[in-house]
Amino acid sequence: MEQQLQQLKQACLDAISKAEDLHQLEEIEIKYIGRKGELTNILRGVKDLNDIEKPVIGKLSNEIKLHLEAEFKKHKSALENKEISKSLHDDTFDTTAPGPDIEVGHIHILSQLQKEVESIFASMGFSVMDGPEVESEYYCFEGLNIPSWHLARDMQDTFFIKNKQDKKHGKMVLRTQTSPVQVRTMEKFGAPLRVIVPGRTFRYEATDATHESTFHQVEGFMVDKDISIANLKGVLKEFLTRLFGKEVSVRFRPGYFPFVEPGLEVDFSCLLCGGKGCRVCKHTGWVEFMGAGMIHQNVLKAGGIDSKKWQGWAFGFGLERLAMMRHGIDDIRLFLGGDLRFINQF
Ligand code: FA5
Repeated sequence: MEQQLQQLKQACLDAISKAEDLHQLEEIEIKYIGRKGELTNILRGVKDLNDIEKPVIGKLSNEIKLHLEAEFKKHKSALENKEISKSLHDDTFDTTAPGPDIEVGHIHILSQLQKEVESIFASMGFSVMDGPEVESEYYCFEGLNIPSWHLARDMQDTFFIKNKQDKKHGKMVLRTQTSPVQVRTMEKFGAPLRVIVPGRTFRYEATDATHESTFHQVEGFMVDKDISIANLKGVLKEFLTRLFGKEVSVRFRPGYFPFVEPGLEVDFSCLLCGGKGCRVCKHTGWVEFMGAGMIHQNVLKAGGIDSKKWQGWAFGFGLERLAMMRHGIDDIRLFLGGDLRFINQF
């Protein structure tokens, strides 16, 4: 019996050493030490041996089994390594081949337009300022001559921020306009000033083709000595003519905004029909563009500027509406809708 076991062990070791791949090795393993393998059968029969043979054969069989298991393990990892290096060798990888195309994004149409606006105003000596989108009620309204009891508060539907207070200025809102940056800039830099403020604004509004709840405005203002509406008209005409690349006229109508006096609505001549009248300009020859006016003395005061020495004008327009006019876009909701068929056109 002992001899039979030694022969079995040797036969198994010979077979292991000849196995060329993992599959062959596995078959050998099943043949010798699998559930119905030759050595397993012997081990199962140990219980039927006599008392003299039982401990000797039992011990020897177990030792052989452990030895064979270790040999299988050793050989298995050697064969695995061999197969890995073979597959690495077989795989041809052309390091010079061009990789797959990675789609590269591009600057959003509104950001492109904002950059253009900034560079035209910068060339006229204006600085670009920024302000917080989550703003205090004070800067958004009171500082702009709109006290809490004032009916003009209803002109802009506001998102209020719950449970958040500014230490100095009380309740917080999502800014409804970029005008709060007027007072912030005056407080910080004093006069004179030539500033534009492009930025995101928010209103609690039902959306339609020309209204969004998140949109962009560009505020512009100038504070200096002896300046008037004439400067504003010149600056706007120059800005629009450079932006559209052709002569643009502007006209002023009376308008009401609590932070300017007098207040104005500014229109520019329709570029689609050359002022003759079309569907876009509602057959008037003019396109509504923005609110503007001479900065109210209470606003200058809130900004710490002496209104007896300094005057200023301010304007505010919607970036989306300008882009719509420029590219003939008929629905404002396309800008932030995330539809790549729209975004990729610009
Ligand atoms: C204002 O917000 C004033 N702050 C503008 C101003 C500044 C006047 C300085 C005087 C001096 P108004 O609410 O009209 O005004 O908005 C200005 C522009 O923002 C509009 O002409 C329009 O282009 C754009 N706008 C306003 N509401 C929306 C909206 N819901 N969706 C898209 N654009 C809007």
